[in-house]
Amino acid sequence: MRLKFFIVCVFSLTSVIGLRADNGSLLWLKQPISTTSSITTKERMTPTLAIAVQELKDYWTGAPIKLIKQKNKQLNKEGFKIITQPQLTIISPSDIGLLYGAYYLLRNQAMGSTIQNQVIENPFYERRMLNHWDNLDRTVERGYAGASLWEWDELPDSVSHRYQEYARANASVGINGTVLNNVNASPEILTTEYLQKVKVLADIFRNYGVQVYLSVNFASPMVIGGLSTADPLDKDVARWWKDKAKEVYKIIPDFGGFLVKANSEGQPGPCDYQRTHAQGANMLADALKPYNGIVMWRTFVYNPEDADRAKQAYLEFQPLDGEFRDNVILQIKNGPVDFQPREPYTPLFGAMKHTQTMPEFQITQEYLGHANHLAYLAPMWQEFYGLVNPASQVALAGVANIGTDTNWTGHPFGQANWYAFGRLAWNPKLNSEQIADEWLKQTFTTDEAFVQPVKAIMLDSREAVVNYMMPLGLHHLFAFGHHYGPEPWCDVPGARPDWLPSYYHKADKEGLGFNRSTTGSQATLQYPDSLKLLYDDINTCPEEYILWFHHVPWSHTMKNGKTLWEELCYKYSEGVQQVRTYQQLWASIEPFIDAETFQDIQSRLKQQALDAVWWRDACLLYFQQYADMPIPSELERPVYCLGEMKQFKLNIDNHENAPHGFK
Ligand code: GCV
Repeated sequence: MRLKFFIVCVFSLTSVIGLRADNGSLLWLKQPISTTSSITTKERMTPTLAIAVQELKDYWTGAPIKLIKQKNKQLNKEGFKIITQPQLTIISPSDIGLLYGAYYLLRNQAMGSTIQNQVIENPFYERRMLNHWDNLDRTVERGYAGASLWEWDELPDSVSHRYQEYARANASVGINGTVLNNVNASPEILTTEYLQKVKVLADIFRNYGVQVYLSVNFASPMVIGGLSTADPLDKDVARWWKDKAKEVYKIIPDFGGFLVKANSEGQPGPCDYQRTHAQGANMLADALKPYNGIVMWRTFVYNPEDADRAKQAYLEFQPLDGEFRDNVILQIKNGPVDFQPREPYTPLFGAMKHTQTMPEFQITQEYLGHANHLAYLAPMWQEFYGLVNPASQVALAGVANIGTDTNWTGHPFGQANWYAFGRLAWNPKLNSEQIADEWLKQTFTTDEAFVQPVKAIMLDSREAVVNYMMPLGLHHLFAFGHHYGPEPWCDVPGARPDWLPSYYHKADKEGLGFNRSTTGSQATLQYPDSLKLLYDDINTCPEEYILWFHHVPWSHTMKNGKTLWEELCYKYSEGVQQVRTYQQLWASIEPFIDAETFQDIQSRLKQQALDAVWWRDACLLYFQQYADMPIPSELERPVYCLGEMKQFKLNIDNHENAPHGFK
């Protein structure tokens, strides 16, 4: 309804002709240069303060500004205060706080807002970091925006201008850390040769308050250290890590720490030596401790022998609560399976009373249409915060969606997810609408006739993806390997069962969905009492999770009176309809945006619409074999047939053209 209203409004506007082409490289930082501003500070000039002053000199058009470095009871280390009387002044105990204050003012200016009285801002999380899944050969695992930004072969001698631009963009939204390399880590990253390259990046990023971290391979002492074991209780192994930490800090004195994926998807780890995750993490933590370094230890573990993958992180880590050093943080994916369009939260959050934890979100859209689909992810992250209290968390990680593409993220709206991640890491209480509003106004125009309808698309978009891909708690229906298109029928001989869709959807003649209730895998027991009861009963389980927690009979009556089968048909159809509406709406905002960007997004929406139909038809026709009921007559008929779709094999190297096989 809301979306349709906007279509009418926008059509009534007069068009603006000939907007300049915008290649997206400036992200949300596109203010016109100003030469009029008076920016003063009496503080000792540091590189970070110099950047703050220069940013304001270049772009601020308002009243003169003073910057003062001063402790203040209301401010933490990176916080800032802005007062307007007697003079506009940014106050912070640190240089980086002053820079954040400068970006705050510039954001406000770009949005056309003014500051009433004063502003006090403190970042919620101490560590707000991107995780790059970038390999040393510059491929990016689950990356859809070109190659890795890090030009390892050219470093340390040649330095890309994009390193500084990257750091600036991060600082402008408060991101203060980056893990440069893939969690499926090459041991080579810890060689002296690579550390010298990392140093160059760290030197650039430091001025923008961005600390560098590395993913490490647990078997590094064997692969690059020549030891015969990586057993964390072996003295030589512990010594090797201590020496390596010493070397790292000699080269990069403010190095942040290690991120570790251990005993997961074939990666080495302490369990290879019958040691626990705590023993492995603590050994690394001890090596980093003298330098204030931390270990972020991932809890993403699962193995095919167990009956329910969703339970495994909890089963493995909860009994270890209290055993981790105080410089270890458990990094936990938001959902218990793997970054699906919708998952309930991982029950480890809240269950680790004596261990530091941090959520891991995925900004790159591995399971949400790669760089082809418009999916604004802030509502998904906000949904997580609706159930999980961030109070006990110390950090937040987001798997980056950035690459060498001129516009950084492939889909121009992918930038909004990078932006939103930073803003939520700064303040998880910010709402999705406000963040979308900020991003749109800074990136495109403050004209409400553009902002309002496009914001409505953004806010609706994640739910649309859920609807056309995996509504009602369905998950992991993806084709083997690429995680783009649907293959609920997928069966690869010899493949791990937990990598196949039938493990998750469990479709049969009786019904659909994974019974994780007390009569099934009992995953519901891992949640706190109130949620346990809610999720466990098919009649109280929120319907957006019903097929996650229950094997639901096809004729089960849903809250709106429809049967499960009918509701499934309606949800898939709604998803397709939502994207069609975005296409229509997008056509109507043409006057407000340059032609190249307009057409780029238009063609991606077309692709998204084709994909949505692909998903709907594949899933409904496949499940219909079990449900044995007709698609309600008032709904659009499938345009493909199941056999046709089973034949189609997506060429992942050219996946932009994925569903063209169905055109
Ligand atoms: C980096 C999923 C992805 C993998 C990723 C893994 C992880 O399984 O498909 O590409 O590996 O998660 O988070 O470690």
